[in-house]
Amino acid sequence: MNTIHSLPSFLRFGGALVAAAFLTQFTRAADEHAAHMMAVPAITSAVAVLIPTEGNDVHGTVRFTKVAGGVRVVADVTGLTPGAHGFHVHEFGDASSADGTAAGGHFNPAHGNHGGPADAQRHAGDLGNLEADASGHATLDHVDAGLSLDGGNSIIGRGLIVHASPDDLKTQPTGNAGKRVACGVIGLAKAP
Ligand SMILES: [Cu+2]
Ligand SMILES: [Zn+2]
Repeated sequence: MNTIHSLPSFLRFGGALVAAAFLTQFTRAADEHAAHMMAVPAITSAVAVLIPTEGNDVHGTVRFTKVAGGVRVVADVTGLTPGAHGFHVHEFGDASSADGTAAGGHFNPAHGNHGGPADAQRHAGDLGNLEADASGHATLDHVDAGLSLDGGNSIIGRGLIVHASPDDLKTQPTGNAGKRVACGVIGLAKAP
């Protein structure tokens, strides 16, 4: 009875007592596994580095930090045309295509309609617009109640896209924000 592999023969010949012992041991192992899972620290920080898609020169860094009421999004992006640019978390953290399309559609785990960050009906990934100044520089500092860094709707590992055109916050399902000028992947960051 030294190894797990010998258990089936004991179960065959040993009857109910051995089966009960096996089940107790199995339950204990499951409990230990659950305790181990709970010891994993909560995710509180993430970052995406934006790289330009082909033919563009848009660069930036976007940090995500867990705060009361949601996730604080702090963006600093350069190389844009002046004005508004659609800004979204997309489904896939895949920056492998030259035009950014491998990132898929807007991250939408609740299967809702496209909207703006302040709308009740929105995709989780709908971050609205970045506003670039005359030099093409955009900053954003916003607490978003629709994002999470933990659990099944976590944005970790998803894509982050900046678009050529403004998001009108209503056209389905994209906001009519046009081509993708920069793409990044949201990864774990060291907690501040
Ligand atoms: Cu987008
Ligand atoms: Zn959307």
